[in-house]
Amino acid sequence: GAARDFAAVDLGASSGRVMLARAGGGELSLREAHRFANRPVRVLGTLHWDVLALWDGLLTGLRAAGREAGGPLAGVGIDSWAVDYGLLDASGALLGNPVHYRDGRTDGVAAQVAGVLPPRELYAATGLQELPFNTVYQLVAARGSAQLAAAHRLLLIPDLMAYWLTGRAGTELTNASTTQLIDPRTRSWSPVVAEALDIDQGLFPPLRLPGDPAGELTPEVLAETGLAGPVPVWAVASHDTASAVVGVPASGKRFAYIATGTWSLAGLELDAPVLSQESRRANFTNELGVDGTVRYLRNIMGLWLLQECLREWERSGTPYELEPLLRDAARAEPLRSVVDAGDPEFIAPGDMPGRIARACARTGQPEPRDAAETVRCVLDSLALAHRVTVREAQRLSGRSVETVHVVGGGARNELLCQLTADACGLPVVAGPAEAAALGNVLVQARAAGVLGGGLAELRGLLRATAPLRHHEPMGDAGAWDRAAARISGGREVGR
Ligand code: ADP
Ligand code: LRH
Repeated sequence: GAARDFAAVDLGASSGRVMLARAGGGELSLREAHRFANRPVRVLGTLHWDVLALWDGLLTGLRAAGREAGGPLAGVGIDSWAVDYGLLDASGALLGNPVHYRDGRTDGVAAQVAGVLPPRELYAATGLQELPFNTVYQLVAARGSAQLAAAHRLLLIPDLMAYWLTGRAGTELTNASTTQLIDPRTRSWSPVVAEALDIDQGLFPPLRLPGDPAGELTPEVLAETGLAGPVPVWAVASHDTASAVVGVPASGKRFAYIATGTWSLAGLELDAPVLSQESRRANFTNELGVDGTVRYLRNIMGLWLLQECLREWERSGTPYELEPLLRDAARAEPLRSVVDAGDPEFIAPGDMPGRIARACARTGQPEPRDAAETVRCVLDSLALAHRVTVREAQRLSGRSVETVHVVGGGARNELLCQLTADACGLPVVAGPAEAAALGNVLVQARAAGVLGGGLAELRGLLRATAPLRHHEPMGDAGAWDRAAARISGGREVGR
């Protein structure tokens, strides 16, 4: 159909943005209406998301998008980071500020749960990798709290925002698949985990799929944003990584993707989950994607390592600008030392340069001597984890790949993309950096009838419109294996 305007709200762990997109009639374009920082806040020992600041940024963004759009908005869609949630009381009011997945309340909970529900059974039922902050572990950690006792409803972050926009509650499937309460074969709630761990699954409103209508902006929101109604809200792939995978400009099936922002999510798009014991031991996850797909991937620490170094250097009075630092890192000695970028030891915030140096020392490698060497260590380590993960995903799934697509903010980092190509020994296609927002818009535009077809057609439109950069693999692939051996200690790197 003829081109229409859509607003894509993409809430990342480091920033939120509202993008104004025009889609249809062979066109797909995106511009930033508003971007705002997403800063976690610690109070009384607990790390929270500042969810009202995010809501305020969302409204400001919709107002800006409405002003810049050529006509009325044909839709709004929301995606965000996974696993976290807000609790509502019986009147629909938010009970407390949502807790950040990096908060320490889940320390030790996975081990405690393993005593009740063996990891084999948990994986057979849900296919989810063990991350300490999976929603199930958060709910076990919150058990017995006054807040959970008072809760009438649980809404994942994008569903909470959609509820505030529309007054209607639902649980979008791609993000629900990160809770560890969904069976990836039936693509619906699994009774196994909720029963074994005595979790009240009734807290979740009914499932909705990407492309389902999710209501309309309320009169209050229309007044607040100056938008002309009615404006439909569409369920999109509300897990940001699921939207980013829609936004991968691949053709055919023989590709791996790496969505690199705060996290690096590296893996494959499959038609069915891989639930083998080998897959469980390698800690691969089977998250759900649009149109019946499975996102078979592993979490790698990602640019969080770099963000936290920058934050620490700033805090200690020696701030650095990102771009010159990356130029210096490009000139630093390659693979001087590496750390395991899949190690959960890096999840919590705080003194990242120090923790990286100690990890190098522990594995008998030289400590980085300055900021540029620290950044080089981070990028080499990420590229190494990308290599190991892309290889493992192919081996465990039986799908082989010819190309690696790097999308997300890290696609802007040319050094990281080139190192990833070198490490994987495969060509890397870098971009789009705003893959999540683009995936969000593509699903909306299809739901609104402006675009048609399956993932292949949607991605064809991306390839025709998105500026992409190509990196050919260079250098000695053996160097990456030797670097991996320094940190593996008999264990797999990247998990
Ligand atoms: P999230 O969605 O998790 O908040 P993004 O996908 O926005 O993360 O990615 C943010 C990261 O992208 C930053 O931490 C930074 O490392 C990287 N990045 C953003 N812009 C640039 C740039 N111009 N050059 C290099 N890296 C960049
Ligand atoms: C990336 C992401 C990732 C999850 C993590 C909590 O933003 O959604 O896919 O594992 O945040």
